[in-house]
Amino acid sequence: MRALLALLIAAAAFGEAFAADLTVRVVGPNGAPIENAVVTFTPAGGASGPIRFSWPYQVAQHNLQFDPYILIVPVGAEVRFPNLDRVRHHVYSLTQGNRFELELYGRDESRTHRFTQPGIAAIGCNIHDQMQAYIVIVDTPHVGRTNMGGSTILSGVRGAGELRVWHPHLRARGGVTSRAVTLTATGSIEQRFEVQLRSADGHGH
Ligand SMILES: [Cu+2]
Repeated sequence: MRALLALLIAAAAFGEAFAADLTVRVVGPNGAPIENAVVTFTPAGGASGPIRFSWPYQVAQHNLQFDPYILIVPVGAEVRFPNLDRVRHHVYSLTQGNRFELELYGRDESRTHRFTQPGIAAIGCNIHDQMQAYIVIVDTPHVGRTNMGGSTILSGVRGAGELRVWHPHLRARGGVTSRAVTLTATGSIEQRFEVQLRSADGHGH
């Protein structure tokens, strides 16, 4: 039994040694980098163990905007929606699977909502039509958001799985495109996605 355990630990360590830093580059048809795309790698058979991220699970309302524009949280996360404005906001999502409504609340008040379905929640305000944000609810710890150069790095990924790219304006069902990948190399590897957006603006705000 002890020998078996040692073998399992050795196998796990061996596997870890073959993990790679995966750079994903997302570009438009003209090769222009696309910012604010959310990239996930989901191992075949699903990710195991609890998922935690270092950033706050929070979407503030500030200067009549949501901050941040895109928030990534693990499935099951409770997200805070503090109102830092002098006016009242009425936050809602109509996205199937992640519908909710936080009725009018004022300055220095906060509400919370727990997201139980992986996917997207498009967030709006009933009072201020220009307020928009997206919450990306993930069931894998391997996630990143593309920078101004259109790239993000997922570290420590290995094995077979699905690589997905989501962007609020991506021209595809659900705004998602994906491919199956098998990561066998060590060190740095790169995957490139060429996508089309619905509008000319790939930057959000
Ligand atoms: Cu509002």
